[in-house]
Amino acid sequence: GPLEEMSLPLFFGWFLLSSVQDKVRCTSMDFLKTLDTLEAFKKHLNDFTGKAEKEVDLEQYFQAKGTLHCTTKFCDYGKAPGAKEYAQNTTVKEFYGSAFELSLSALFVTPRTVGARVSLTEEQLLLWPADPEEEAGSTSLPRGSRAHITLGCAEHVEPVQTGLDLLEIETLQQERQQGEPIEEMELGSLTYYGEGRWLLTLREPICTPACFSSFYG
Ligand code: ACK
Repeated sequence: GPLEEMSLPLFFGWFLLSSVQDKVRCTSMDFLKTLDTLEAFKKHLNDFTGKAEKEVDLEQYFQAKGTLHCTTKFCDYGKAPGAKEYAQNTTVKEFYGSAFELSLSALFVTPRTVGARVSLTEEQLLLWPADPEEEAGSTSLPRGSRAHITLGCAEHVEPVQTGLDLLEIETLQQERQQGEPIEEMELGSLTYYGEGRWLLTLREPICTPACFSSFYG
């Protein structure tokens, strides 16, 4: 019945404390503001607009999507494969409600999403489900490669896309070793991976406290 369906959450994950959410949002806004003034970005503007020469205001282009978090397991109230097993895992139960420190090591932008890459520690990987990379068809990437925080989505784009965009960039990174280095920015080095895919590797990773918990919605 509906009550049983409600007993599993929409997803498990690390939830950023509200005070640091603002800081992360500000950093991401600053990055977007700077990115859309760069000549290199303007050169590839048609990735975003479908037309050359049209302007794009990236701050308007992306819409924020709820509270900032890093999804570990998408459960879909129990309908997703492996949801029940994950919820019953002893490590998951043990760490439920515990505080962690997440390391955000890069920001990325595509015509669909803007997000932050999360570099998980060995301990944090214990809470990472077995298969989210494979589910997305990325079999050769290390576990945890999909870990991210969705910072915004373009119109009509669902947040599940952010992790897929990150995997795509990481696959390109792995295959071609590197994209096209663009420039050193205050926050770190900017690389272009074609088709509107931009990655800013942060010089100093952003460390942020986060609580491992779940979201029912
Ligand atoms: O930004 P996200 O990681 O992408 O956080 C949201 C959260 O669950 C609630 O929608 C993520 N999400 C949605 N569908 C899936 C899915 N099929 N696989 C993995 N994560 C998903 C979404």
